[in-house]
Amino acid sequence: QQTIWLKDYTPPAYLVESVSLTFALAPRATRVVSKIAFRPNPETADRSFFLHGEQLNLLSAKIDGKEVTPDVTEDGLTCPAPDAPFVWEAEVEISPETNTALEGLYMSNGMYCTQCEAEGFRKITYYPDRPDVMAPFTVRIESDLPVLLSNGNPSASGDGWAEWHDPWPKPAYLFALVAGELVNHPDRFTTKSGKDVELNIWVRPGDEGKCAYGMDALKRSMTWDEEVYGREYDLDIFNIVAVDDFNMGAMENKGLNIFNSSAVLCSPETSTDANFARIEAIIAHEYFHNWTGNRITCRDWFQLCLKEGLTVYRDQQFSRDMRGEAVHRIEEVLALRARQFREDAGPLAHPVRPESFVEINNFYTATVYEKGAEVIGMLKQLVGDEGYAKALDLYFERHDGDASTIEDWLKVFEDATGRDLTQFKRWYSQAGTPQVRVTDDYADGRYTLTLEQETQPTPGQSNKDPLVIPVAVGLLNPNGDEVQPTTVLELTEAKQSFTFEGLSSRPVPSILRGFSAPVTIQKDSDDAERTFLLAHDTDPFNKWEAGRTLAKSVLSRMVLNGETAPTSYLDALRAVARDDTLDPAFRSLALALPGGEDMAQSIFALGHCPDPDAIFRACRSLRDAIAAHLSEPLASLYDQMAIDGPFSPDAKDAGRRSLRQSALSYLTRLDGGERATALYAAADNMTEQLGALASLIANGHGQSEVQSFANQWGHDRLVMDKWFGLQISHAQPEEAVSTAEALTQRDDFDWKNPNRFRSVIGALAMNSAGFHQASGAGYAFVADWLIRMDEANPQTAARMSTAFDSWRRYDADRQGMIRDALTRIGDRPNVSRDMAEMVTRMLG
Ligand code: BAL
Ligand code: ZN
Repeated sequence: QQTIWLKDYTPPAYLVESVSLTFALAPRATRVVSKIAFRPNPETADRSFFLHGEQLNLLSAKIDGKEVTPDVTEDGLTCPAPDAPFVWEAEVEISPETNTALEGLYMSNGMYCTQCEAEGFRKITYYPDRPDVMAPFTVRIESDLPVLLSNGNPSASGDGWAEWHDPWPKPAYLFALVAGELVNHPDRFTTKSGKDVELNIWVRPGDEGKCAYGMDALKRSMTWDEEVYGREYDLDIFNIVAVDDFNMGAMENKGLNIFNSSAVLCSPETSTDANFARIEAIIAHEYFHNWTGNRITCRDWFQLCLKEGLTVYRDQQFSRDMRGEAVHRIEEVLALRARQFREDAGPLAHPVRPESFVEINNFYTATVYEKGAEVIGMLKQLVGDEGYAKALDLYFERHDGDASTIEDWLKVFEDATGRDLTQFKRWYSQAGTPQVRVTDDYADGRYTLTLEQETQPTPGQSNKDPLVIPVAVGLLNPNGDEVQPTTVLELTEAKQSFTFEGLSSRPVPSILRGFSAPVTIQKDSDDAERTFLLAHDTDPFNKWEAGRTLAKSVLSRMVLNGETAPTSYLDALRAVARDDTLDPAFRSLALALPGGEDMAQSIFALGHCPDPDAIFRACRSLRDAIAAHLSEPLASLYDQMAIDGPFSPDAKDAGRRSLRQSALSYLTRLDGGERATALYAAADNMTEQLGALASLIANGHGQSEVQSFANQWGHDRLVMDKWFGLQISHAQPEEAVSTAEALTQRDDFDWKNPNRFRSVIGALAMNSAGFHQASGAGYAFVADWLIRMDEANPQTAARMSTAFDSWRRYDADRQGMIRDALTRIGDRPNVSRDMAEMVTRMLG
């Protein structure tokens, strides 16, 4: 395993002036002819000419028209080259049909498509495949297939061929090509300066009816980026293509975004509200990359957070504007804690800007993406909205066309606002989730909050320095009135006190409002204080957070001490359920309980070894107590939240459906499945059909519905992914592995399709009590499938291996079995570089 280090960065020896590519497509023998104009990089004296290339059959190579014989290895080639501008020409042959890794040029259901980020272009032709080499591309595609697409604008076409020209210099990772029997959902958009843009979503015939929402989301994203960031689209055409076999959610190739079909295709009958929200966010994310990622790209892959953290932050802002600030923020934090806090607390912890990697594909992580976005949110709070807007304007002005770094990014904030960000920069280099311990004191009208920060050691980083942490705080009077509106305290020392004067009585603090920093808060609050905040906090995030902390505190005592749910908690939850002034989506989130993984994290943080079975039983018992105590308000909510009239995916109706589903999930424990069975039969949309089915399965009912669902939807791959996943994620712990095993025996368990693989293997890994069964059957099953997938598609397999990253939380028996599973995965002679790195880090 060769480790690549940030500190070893050197500029490229040669830059590229222009690229011309010709593809003669054939499933097993595609010919790629490249003509690339190189010039020496004046910024370096290095003149070694190296081109990346993997799994290519080199047929010929020329420099300035003369045949050359390069020195070819499995990573690329070297060749003597002039110390002056020259033209490189090469012809290679590749085999898209046998490319199961879904990286480079591959085939999916008869369609050719590409995925080049991060380092897939080197599987298409020889090239300096690094993001700091940018060039305009001209692409000619020769094929009998009717639709031939590449980046940029169409420049010419004829019978069996098409040419595209992308005038914007781009790195190779943004290259894309698609060829297939596709149909389009067309539309147009006029930019604020009056430029007319053709828009298309390209899909397989039969999927035309599932494009309208994605197109609407695209147009809203284009308008939003003009209004909020002043960014306009810059080509004549913007194409999106849906593909069934895809490793990620989607890819922002210049002018030709390629999407996993699950991240773009939707309709009320086949997609849930959660699908609609995800699609809206991903369409926005990929579109926003046109400026943050494409026009300004990354100098090297260590700077991945430069484009990903910022683009996630931008898509979160967009979704908050579309769907409501508070509810979306809560959902962001739930996802952050589930994935990023877990990563930060285990053997895979790494800084937002990592300092080394073996395989960059292993660093498309929650830390780079979601923590990267949190860091930008903190920066915005510290410099203010105006400072942020000035800094972003300067960023686009100064770095348009550049391959930039985090240093460049922070410098625009320093220059635009005058603020010194030296200490703030530690957020990019220091891994781990800081803990902030809060103590307080009140005397003679003065209230003092003392904040202490500490970050536990992470792999390779034993010492941690204090970070700049914006802690948004408000104070409430004991009668519930707010006496101190939200103010942002800047914690910069290891320990620091902040004083509030003129208070007539000891206030109740509301700490970390809006989740102002990605930290954990430790405070000796009791359930009475949490219940008070749940009832009175004016900050909606912290109101929800109070309920969440309360639920975790109750559940922890149930797990660890065998206690039962206290009536005070159930009363507080009933008050929330009955409070019609609260948004339904918020109430739904407030009624949702922490899951098994969340509780395992919490119990481990309390210093105990989590027992997944005990957690499962406590959660079930709390659900029963809530169902019994809240049966009346839940039954009324179920009736009240029903929607008359046609389906709309908007946030308002989605919130009502979500609250109704929440009520149903409790009521099914009481009514033997009566309501869920009726809803399943009557549902005219997937949100309700699937929600009803989930409630039935989770409570041991619904066998006939499981069958009828498969009969109804067997033809629809994306719907069937939900069907596979649901049966496993809602299975009882002792049945989860056997359910997953049985599903893998089906003919339609097409395991090489990443979505299908994730719907079964991923669903089991996320059923905490099922995966962690004491027998070890869950570990063995997941390990077997990871081994199989690693041989076909290392990226997808390595990403799912994170199922094992929390192994050190568990008891010695489970630890032993997971260590054996990881060793078995990692010790194979043909283990991929991706998987070998993950296993080494997890066991390390
Ligand atoms: N750049 C990889 C996919 C995404 O983050 O948009
Ligand atoms: Zn992205």
